[in-house]
Amino acid sequence: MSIPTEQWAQVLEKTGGNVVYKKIPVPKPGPDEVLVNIKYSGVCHTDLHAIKGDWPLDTKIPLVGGHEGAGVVVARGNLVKDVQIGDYAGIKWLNGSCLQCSFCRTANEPLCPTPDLSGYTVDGSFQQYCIGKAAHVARIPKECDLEAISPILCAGITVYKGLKESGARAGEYVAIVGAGGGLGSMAVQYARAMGLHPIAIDGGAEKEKMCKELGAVAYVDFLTSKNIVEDVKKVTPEGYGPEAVILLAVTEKPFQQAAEYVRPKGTIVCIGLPANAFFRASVFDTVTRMINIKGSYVGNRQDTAEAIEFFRRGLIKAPYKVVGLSKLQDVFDLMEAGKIAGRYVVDTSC
Ligand code: 8ID
Ligand code: ZN
Repeated sequence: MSIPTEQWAQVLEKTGGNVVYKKIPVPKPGPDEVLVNIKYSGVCHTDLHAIKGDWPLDTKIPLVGGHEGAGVVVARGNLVKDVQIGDYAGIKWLNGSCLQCSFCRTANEPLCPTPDLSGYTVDGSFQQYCIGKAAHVARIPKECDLEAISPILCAGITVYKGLKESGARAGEYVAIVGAGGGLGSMAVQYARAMGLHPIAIDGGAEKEKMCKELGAVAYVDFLTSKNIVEDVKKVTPEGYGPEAVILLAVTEKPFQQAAEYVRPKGTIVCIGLPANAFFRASVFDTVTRMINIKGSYVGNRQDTAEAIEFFRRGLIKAPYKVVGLSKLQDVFDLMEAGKIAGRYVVDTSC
C-alpha cells in the first residue's frame, strides 16, 4: 500500500473562524501508533464547539477536527502487535491516554488527566490520514460498513454509555432530550435495543417523523409545547415521569427542566455540553423526590466494543447524510442553525 506524502484536510487556523480545505503533509505514526486512512467521518456538535472555542479548554491551532473517523490501517509503529495493516479501525474522541494512572487502570480512561483528544488536542479525522494510539483505536469488524459505522465512534459509544450510567432497566421509560440530533437519534435506537421505552424531546416535524420511525414511543416538541414538564410526565404510564433522562441538548434550558419531570428516584444523565451552562435544580425537589444527577463522558474501550457490537448485529440504523469533506463548513452552518435531523458524515475522497 503506497502512502502519499500529502493529503486533503479541513484545517481550523483560528478559533472562531471557518475551516479551510487544503493540502497538508501526511503524518508518520510513532512506535505505539497506527496511521488510519480515513474513509468517512461523522460530524459531531463537539467539532462545532471546538471551532467556536465554546469550552474552558483550548484546542491546538492549527487544528484538524473530527473524532468519528472510520478507515483502514495503512501503517503502524514497531511496538504495535495486535492491529494489522489492512484492519478496519476507528478514530474516536479519546485518541490516547496514559494507561497507567488510577483512572486508566480502573477502566475509566476518559478521566485520564493527560488524554489525547482527537480533533481537539491532537489532529483528528477531517483528513485522509490520521494517527491514533494503537491501544485506543476502535476495532471495527470487517463486515461493517465504514460509512454507516462512523457516527457510532462518538455518538453511539457516548449514548450507549450514558444509558448504562442511567441504570434504567428494560421496560422503563427514558426521556431523550435532543432526540432529533446526532447523539439523540442514536440514543433512541440504543434505548430500544436495550429494552427501554424512549420519549423523544426535540423541535419540529422533521425530527418528530425521524424519532418516531426510529422507535420513540412519544415525541414532545419543545418549540410548541406549552408545558414540557407536564407533556413529558403524561406520556408515562402513571404520569410520574420517566425513570431516566438523557440530556443531549446544546442549550441550558432543558437541563433546568429535567429535575421537574424525572420520576422520583430517577436518574438524570448530563451529556450535552452547552457553552457556559449551569445545571440548576431545586434542592427541595432533589431531596424529597430522591433524584440522581450525574454526568457521562464518552466511553471506555469496553463500552466502545459493546456499542460496535450492537451496530454489527444490525440493531442500530440511525439516519445520516453523506457529503464530501470539502463541504464540511456547510455542515457546520446547518448544525449551528439546528437544521440537521440525525448526523452528517463526510467522505474524505471528495
Ligand atoms: O461525552 C460526552 N458527554 C459527549 C460526547 C459527544 C457529544 C458530549 N457531546 C455533546 C456535544 O458536544 C453537544 O454539546 O453532546 C451535545 C449534542 O451533540 P450532537 O448530538 O452532535 O448535537 P446536534 O446534532 O446538534 O443535536 C442537538 C439537538 O438538541 C436539540 C436540537 O434541536 C438538536 O436536534 N435541542 C436544542 I439546541 N434545544 C433543545 C431543547 N430545549 C433541544 N432538544 C430538546 N429541548
Ligand atoms: Zn463527538
